[in-house]
Amino acid sequence: MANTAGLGEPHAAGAAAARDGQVQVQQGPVAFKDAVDADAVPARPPTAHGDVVSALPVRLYHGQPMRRYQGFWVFDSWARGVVAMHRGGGLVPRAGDVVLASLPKSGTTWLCALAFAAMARRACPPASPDHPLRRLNPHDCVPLLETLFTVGRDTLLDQLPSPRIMSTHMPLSLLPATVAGGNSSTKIIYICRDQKDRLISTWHFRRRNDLPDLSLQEAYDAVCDGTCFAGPVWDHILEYWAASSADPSRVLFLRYEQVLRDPASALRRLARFVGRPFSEAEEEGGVVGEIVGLCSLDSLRGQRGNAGGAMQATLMEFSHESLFRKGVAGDWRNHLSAEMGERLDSIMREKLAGSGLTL
Ligand code: PAP
Repeated sequence: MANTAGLGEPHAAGAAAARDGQVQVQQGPVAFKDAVDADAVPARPPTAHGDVVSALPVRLYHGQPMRRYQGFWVFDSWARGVVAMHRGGGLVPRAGDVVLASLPKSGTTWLCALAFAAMARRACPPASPDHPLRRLNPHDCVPLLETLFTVGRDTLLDQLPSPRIMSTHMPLSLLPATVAGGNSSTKIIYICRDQKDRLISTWHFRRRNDLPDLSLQEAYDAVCDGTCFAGPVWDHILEYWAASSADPSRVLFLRYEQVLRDPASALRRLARFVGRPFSEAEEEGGVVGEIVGLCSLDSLRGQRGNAGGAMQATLMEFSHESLFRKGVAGDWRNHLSAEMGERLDSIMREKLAGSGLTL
């Protein structure tokens, strides 16, 4: 996550705020990779909480140990970072903070791109040839909180100028209370996806990145029995759903399938939610369409920032290219039997019963 030479100058306003160490609301968010020099901060994985982690239940997820912390499964290699993030008070909220939350493979990359482009549009118009999303992967614009805590680089968040956009795959209850609590000023945008498609997307992603092979049956079983990464998935979804139902001005609940059907409407909702609705002049000027176009799957896949390279996720490395596959609803039918689909649907129906949410 270094501010690599050749990627352009750091955003001027953001760089000034970072230099002065001031907390002030800028015109728009600054891409994380432009704002901070991660390589200048030595990785210092947390040494605390070892006793907490070693006492947690453990299971192997195809060769990778996973721990269950507060009811949710996380990679053993991330567990200290997750505990540090949850308990440590290392994330000091600021006015204007936005956190993008999701289970992996729910449309996170797309949401990062849409939220960044919408919030940054005054400083970085979507048509600009040097727009950060043309030269950086969306995950380089929006840092994943738990990986920063896992490598002990969470202090970089202090260098990120306001307004900050951050992302997480953790459930709401594992975010620091200052972020997750009902009185927090942090705005949270959650994106949820059909679990059958999310499962297939995860399975492909692991294969594309040569992660320890996981048969489709094993991957399916782990989602169904609640032991996949960040699962049980129903509890993950329900926590954000309940918070959104309780206070829709604090937690926006999006559905991947709805965004696919009508990205412009989802983008308008998102912009209103973060307090930056599109003006009439912007609507007439086609800014909504420009952002939707910039953030589309084909556009992002073709941008120079995504042509090669990989994102570092602590002990794992994921190719940028592997984040962009089909981007459709219903691909599960090409991989799962109708019976497998129905079984997972019925588990989800049962777990979500009474919540008012149907997937
Ligand atoms: P992450 O959790 O590792 O960040 P995430 O972006 O949530 O991954 O999921 C990747 C999925 O989103 C892929 O779905 P698929 O495997 O079913 O195809 C990917 O294709 C899809 N995706 C990525 N970018 C976009 C986009 N701009 N529009 C629509 N779908 C997208």
